[in-house]
Amino acid sequence: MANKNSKTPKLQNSKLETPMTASPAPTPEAVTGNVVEVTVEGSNYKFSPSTINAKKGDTVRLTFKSVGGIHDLTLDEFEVQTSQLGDGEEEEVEFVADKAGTFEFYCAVANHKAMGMVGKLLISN
Ligand SMILES: [Cu+2]
Repeated sequence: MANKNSKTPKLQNSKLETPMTASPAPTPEAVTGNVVEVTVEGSNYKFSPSTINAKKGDTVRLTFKSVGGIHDLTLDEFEVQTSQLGDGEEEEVEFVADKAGTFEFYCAVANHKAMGMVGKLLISN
């Protein structure tokens, strides 16, 4: 068998110091923030905690858990809606907090929102 690679210079280890900060590709909407993990419990008829804080650019990894009754967590502005969860069930949703402001989340089951099952997502710049 002939050695086909005999003419190829091997320069691999000479000077390949890649700067740690180099980005692989220019991504206009790169996710630069942190991952914020938060667990919200839903019961009749409230969320706990009822306020979630994040910074613009953060990825919010939200675990919604029902601790009594059937509930979901709906956050229209970020197209988030969990399944309707029964007592003891939980579901994780994830979204990027890509705009600052105060956003309302609520339970879309029956009249729960009207019963006060709402919360706030505060995204700061
Ligand atoms: Cu509910």
